[in-house]
Amino acid sequence: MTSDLEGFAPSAGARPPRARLDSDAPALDLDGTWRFRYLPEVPADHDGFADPGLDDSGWDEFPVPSHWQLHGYGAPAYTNVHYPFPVDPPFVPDENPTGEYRRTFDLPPDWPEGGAVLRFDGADSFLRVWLNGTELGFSTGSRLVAEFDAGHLLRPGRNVLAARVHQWSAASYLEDQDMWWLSGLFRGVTLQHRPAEGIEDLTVVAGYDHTTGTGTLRVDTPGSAPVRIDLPELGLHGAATGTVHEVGPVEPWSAESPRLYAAEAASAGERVRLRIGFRSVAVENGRLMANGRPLLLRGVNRHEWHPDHGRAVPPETMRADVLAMKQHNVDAVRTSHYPPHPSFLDLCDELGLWVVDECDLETHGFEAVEWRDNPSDDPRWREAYLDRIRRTVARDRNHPSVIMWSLGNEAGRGENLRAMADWVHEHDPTRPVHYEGDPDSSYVDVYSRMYAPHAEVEEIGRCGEPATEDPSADAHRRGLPFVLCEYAHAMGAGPGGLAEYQRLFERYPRLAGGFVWEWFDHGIRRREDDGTEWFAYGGDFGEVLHDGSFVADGLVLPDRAPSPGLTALAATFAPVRVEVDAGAGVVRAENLRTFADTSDLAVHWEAAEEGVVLERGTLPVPVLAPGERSETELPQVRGAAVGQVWMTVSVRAARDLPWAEEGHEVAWGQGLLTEAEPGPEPAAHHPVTEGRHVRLGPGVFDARTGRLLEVAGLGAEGVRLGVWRAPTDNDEGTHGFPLAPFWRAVGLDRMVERRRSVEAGHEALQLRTRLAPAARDLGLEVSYRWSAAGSTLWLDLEARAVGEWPCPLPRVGLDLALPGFLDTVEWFGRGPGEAFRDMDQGVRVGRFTDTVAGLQTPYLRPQENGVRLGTRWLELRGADGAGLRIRDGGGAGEGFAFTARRWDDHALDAARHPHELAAEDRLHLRLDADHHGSGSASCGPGVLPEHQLTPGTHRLRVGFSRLPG
Ligand code: IPT
Repeated sequence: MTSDLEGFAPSAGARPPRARLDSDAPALDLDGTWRFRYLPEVPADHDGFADPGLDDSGWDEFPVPSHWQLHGYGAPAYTNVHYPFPVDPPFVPDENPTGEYRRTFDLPPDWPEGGAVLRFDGADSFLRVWLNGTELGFSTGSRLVAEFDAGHLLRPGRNVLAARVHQWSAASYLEDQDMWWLSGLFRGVTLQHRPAEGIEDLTVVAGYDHTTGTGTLRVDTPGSAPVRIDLPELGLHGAATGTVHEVGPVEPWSAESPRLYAAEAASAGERVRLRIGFRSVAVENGRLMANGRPLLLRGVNRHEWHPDHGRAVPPETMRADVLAMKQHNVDAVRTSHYPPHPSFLDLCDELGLWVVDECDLETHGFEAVEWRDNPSDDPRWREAYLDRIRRTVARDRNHPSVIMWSLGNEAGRGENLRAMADWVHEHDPTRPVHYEGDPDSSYVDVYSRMYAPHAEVEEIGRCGEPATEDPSADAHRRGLPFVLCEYAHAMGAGPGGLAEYQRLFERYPRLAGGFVWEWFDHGIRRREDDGTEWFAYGGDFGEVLHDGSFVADGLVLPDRAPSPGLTALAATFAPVRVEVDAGAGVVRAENLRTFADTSDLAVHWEAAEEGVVLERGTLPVPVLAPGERSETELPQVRGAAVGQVWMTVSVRAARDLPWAEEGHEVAWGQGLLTEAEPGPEPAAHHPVTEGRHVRLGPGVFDARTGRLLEVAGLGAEGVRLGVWRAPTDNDEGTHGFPLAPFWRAVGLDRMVERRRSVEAGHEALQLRTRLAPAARDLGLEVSYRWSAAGSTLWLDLEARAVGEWPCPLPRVGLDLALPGFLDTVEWFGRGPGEAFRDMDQGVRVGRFTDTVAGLQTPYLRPQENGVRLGTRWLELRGADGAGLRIRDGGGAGEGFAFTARRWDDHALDAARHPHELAAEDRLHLRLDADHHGSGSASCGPGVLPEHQLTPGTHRLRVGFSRLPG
């Protein structure tokens, strides 16, 4: 049976798409509580569901906007690429959950006569609408507006609106985005009066000529009565629409300075408020330009997400997201993979983000069937494709923040995509067209790839990418600027390699930057009976087919806590580069912005000894024009008495900005000023054997095994070399290079140790072992040399890899377990947050304090986390203040890395969710000499060679001493 539901037509009865206008026409907000009935299958059409007289008082009450799966009906399901139904286009399963919605509303007594429009901002995936028992039509395109004429059916007083939404439809084949399948009326519903002689549609083209600094304005109001435009600030009054107005000197709009001008369009029947941003976007000489300057997009991909509401994102959360992006130096967003809620673009206009507005289109699931019957190349789907891009452009074209249209994501190749691009080129020639999925995409204006490794990006930067099939398309592409529409997959711990990408973007003019994948972890909040909260991912709702935690690949956790990766990103995207050159006695600063100077920023300095501030002040760095550099003398600071003195230079908001408070830090740099000479070596102790034990300074050892049993009065267990870490998503490398399977095959998660010798000599206790996995002849020869001086027990650890190693090591360090009462952690090293060696640009040297619980990053799928780098010393204390001090004695570069947890790496590896991790009454501590970087092989390239941990000889020297209470 074919039906509208399984047909190719995208809609029937819907009005032509138009801009969303801020009009003074009366409107009724129809969001709120509706009546709702959930049906597991599509019901018969004649069941009277839409009859105004139907008694729906027994139906459930239900919020609009929302997804029904998040309100107890059906269940969320997550797949990335695969369709969760057979690939049998345009047909969908009989089991097709359907939501029937009804609400009554009263027309206010003063509601004017005339036309009216019912607007649905988003209905997933198939919507049919009735007003007062009469069908208005149907629409598809879940994240696109559908409007229906309703005026002729409105009655004074009570009206009954009914909507039926089906989860699956032919349109579902076009909406295979990597996200939860969630249905229903998930964006707003509005009734808007349409006055006679109103403004039916309105398009603004506000240009900027950077050579003269002047603006042009053209406003078109197709199909409307005469309309006048007022832009008082520029002295434009009552001008005609349809002509280009020279408006004289203007301040251009940019993401850095999002200048908007208030204007009004008025016809005899309607007034519309406009916010106009003058700017130009162009591709010139193979570069992406805005307002005459080359752009480097510091972007992220943004799906809409909220852990309780799914894609029905509350407006205050949207604002918080934009603020968080701005505060982390993000200046661009790709609206993956559909047009966002319209308010999001208002925020981008207001606060300043460059936007690649992506059409609601993805047919990725056809890849699994080798792209057979892909709608992108099937003429029967052509109208649906065109309908989607028309609705995208029509709704969003008046936003200055939107600088590019994207046809969609991962929809393969085909003529329908070309038809979409042609349509855009004809109807909005002011913006370039983007689409990544067709390597020979002769119809787009920028060259785009996802997850290209650094080396390939560099090749592209040099225009040296390999040729594609069609020579003319190949030539066309070589003339285009390059955008990484997705890179640095932020799944779980990571991503590494951001700084290296940024250096390439800065070096090669063809590279216009890109968009990190992605902003959010799409976890769904759940609660255990005892109130424990956790966040679900694919498979947690019993889905038969799912892609697990691949949905949790964001820079912010579902509760919107910034991840360590976001801290690294903020440092990578910093708008000012600061270098503290202690040797030369100067601070170098460079303004990396494209348009704005640094007059909104102030530069502060702070000298700290062992993390304790000695002196601070402001640094007289001059206001820098875009691209300008400066050198400022470092202030004189007294030398170090006890340890290291570091100079931190911090660039901060000089006043309250629209997106940050005064004092918010946008960039920083650090340098080591001085280091105190070490004091005289205290007297050494000698190992003393007493029965079964050997005593050495504050250490007690098993005389037979040479194992440390007690240090500084604290019991120590499992003290030995460790190489395992709970593999990160990037180690697992699902869509990149999978390293963890090698690690498991080699047996790094099940190493055993064989004692080779124990020698209690005059100066040291020396234990030599071999650490190796069952069934393998490779391993590590380990030497533990324990000595003591004064109150400190010293360990010199050396591990030498022997045999044929097929893979890098996860890490090399010392594992030990200490009594559980130790809970406060203070360290002088890098922090405050977690980092890996290839994403350490966001952590600075300082003195930090945390609890053991506070050190953990609760990635949705438990994995290695919480690593603190560059530790010079670490103090672990109990409630009474007593505990253990561990200090670095050299050997591990700029200090050791540590983790401290209530569970070990094996428990962390085995858990599926953080709340499953049972806290032991022990503190599992790791002191690492080195580790393998993070990379972003969960979807993309692995760890760059310079950040891999190649098996070799690794050393660590650490000293343990007692901390009195
Ligand atoms: C690719 C998709 O475009 C994006 O939606 C998302 O799935 C991302 O990568 C991974 O999270 S698909 C990938 C298998 C190349």
